[in-house]
Amino acid sequence: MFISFEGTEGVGKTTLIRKLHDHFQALGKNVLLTREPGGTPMAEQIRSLLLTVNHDEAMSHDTELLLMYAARAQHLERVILPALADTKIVLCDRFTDSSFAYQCAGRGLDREKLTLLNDNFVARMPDITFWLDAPIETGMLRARERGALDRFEQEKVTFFEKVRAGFAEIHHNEPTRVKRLDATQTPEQVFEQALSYLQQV
Ligand code: Z5A
Repeated sequence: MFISFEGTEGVGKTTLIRKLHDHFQALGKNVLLTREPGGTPMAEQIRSLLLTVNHDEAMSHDTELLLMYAARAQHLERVILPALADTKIVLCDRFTDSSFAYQCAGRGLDREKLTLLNDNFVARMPDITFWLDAPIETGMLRARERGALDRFEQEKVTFFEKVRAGFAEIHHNEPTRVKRLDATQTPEQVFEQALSYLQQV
């Protein structure tokens, strides 16, 4: 089973994934925890290019999109597909929905560009996607206590509002795959919400 976790910054994806990972391991399941952009040494290098603030040269939106998919192609081929073939449960922190929400809804890129990339380079979509949803300010407050802001975290609230609307659109269009979790609740309550969906499937 392939499960992805989506949402705007600081909503608690990493916290939930770790809890689910520990839960599955305690049950004796074979589970892999991974993330995007990243998940392989080469894809992690691309991640660092994507997140580093470069005051000398602004990254174009097209470059950002293509780097996300370069990292994803590597991650899919080297990590996700082999793990699924090995019947592991794959827990992935962000996947293609983030590209739609950030690069299309947020940056304003044409969604046909994304469709083209998905059709040609994404052999497998998640079986379930948890969308952790909370007001932008809630996530920002949680995330920003960590200190230095990366290239995305420096964006304004209006950008993240568009990203959140992008996730809401995906949820509306694909209610079977994408489950909304109320991320304003405590980490334990968010975990219980996710577990109850998983028990249903
Ligand atoms: N990006 C993109 O543009 N296009 C793409 O296709 C992909 C990604 C794949 C890096 O992602 C950036 O890449 C991302 C989008 C872009 N940028 N942004 N924004 P990332 O996932 O690494 O970055 P992030 O979203 O900023 O992750 P994060 O800040 O680490 O957030 P999180 O994982 O959702 O939250 P967390 O680490 O679990 O929790 C944050 C803090 O809140 C922490 O102190 C927790 O203890 C606390 N927390 C967690 N849950 C709760 C609850 N329920 N209550 C109270 N406090 C909580």
